[in-house]
Amino acid sequence: MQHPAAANPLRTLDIFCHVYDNYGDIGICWRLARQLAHEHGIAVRLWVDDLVSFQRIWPEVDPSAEEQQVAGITVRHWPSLDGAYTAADIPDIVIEFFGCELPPAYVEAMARREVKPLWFNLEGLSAEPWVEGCHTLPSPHRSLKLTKHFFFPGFNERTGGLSFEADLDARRQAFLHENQAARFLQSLGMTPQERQGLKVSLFCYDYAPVPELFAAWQASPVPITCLVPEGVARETMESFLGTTMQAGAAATHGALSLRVLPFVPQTDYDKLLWSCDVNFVRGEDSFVRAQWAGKPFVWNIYKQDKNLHHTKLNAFLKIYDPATPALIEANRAWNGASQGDVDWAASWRALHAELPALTAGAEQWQHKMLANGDFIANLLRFARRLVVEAP
Ligand code: TRH
Repeated sequence: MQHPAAANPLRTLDIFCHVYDNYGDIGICWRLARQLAHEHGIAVRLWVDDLVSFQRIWPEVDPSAEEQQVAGITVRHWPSLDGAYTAADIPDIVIEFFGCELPPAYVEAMARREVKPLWFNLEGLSAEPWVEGCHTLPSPHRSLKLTKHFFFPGFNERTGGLSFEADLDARRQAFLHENQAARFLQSLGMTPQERQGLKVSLFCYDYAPVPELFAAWQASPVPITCLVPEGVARETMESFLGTTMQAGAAATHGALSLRVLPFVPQTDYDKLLWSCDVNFVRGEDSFVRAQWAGKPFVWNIYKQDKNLHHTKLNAFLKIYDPATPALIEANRAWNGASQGDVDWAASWRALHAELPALTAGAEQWQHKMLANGDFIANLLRFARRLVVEAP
């Protein structure tokens, strides 16, 4: 009798990505797609409904192409390619990201495939304890002979872990030890004098209290250089710059120098995080990449109704080992989750004093997260187990 793994060798895979907002949805899917193809030799098709956002993080993408090859991956514009499907169109694995709904005709074709595809819903990242109970749960289709499994990223071995490329640490170490950071920052327009200051990258939502933080930074006893991508916190940036916010614009007031960066390709954004002393990040993908940068970070969480994001933020701060009272307070204040009034000058002073300890802690945290294994490798291990255990 044929071994079940021979019937489903897991060589082909579709990822469906609906861009709800901004760049995180496609940012995460694109990293996953590249890892699946480049590290696991899987033939990946990425279906995405917003090629314009995709092009912003990966300039090689043609926003007008229905189908294109990018970095060895087939990228399809969905829903312009949403049509009729046969069982032969269906790969070994189907991934829907963040519960985006697959085209009904596609799901019907999945059910017609002789060897059913493995179907996963990849969920969002949260440190809340309920995640562990839902990770890998099956969800049978209400009418078709198909089962979808939930797969959650997370911060411990009872979840799927966080995704990281096999060569990520080696690339970061080489970048730092070969002193590439200075050249990289110079290529972004930073002057040698600006590079002397405390280097901070700033990527946040409009609701973050940037004016208050900027006031604290201007009064800082040490010079600070803030690098901000074009378009982020535009109102505050333009009032500080006294002109339109565009890449290359720069201004200094008090101890704070501000430099506006172009929105860089995703691989360069990683380098930016590695090059700075502190990173202000947001959403999900930059939040995870800040952890892989091994540097202190402050997280601006994606806003949710009924302040659900505060619950999520506090759940993370509870499990983040390096967190000190100053880091916890700064994160809460940055997200409007503080109990009382916030004194940003005092908050920043306290955080600044703790930076050396937070940097050491961030490196340790990184090792702890690496020990949970890579999210994609964990997903494929689970997929193989499902194949072997299939009735
Ligand atoms: O852009 P984000 O706010 O994205 C998301 C989405 O809003 C999504 O709907 C929501 O579910 C999620 O947040 C929580 O933030 P995020 O997740 O950090 O994604 C940003 C992506 O953009 C990330 O892949 C890094 C990339 N990026 C670049 O490639 N170049 C840049 O210059 C910058 C600043 C970011």
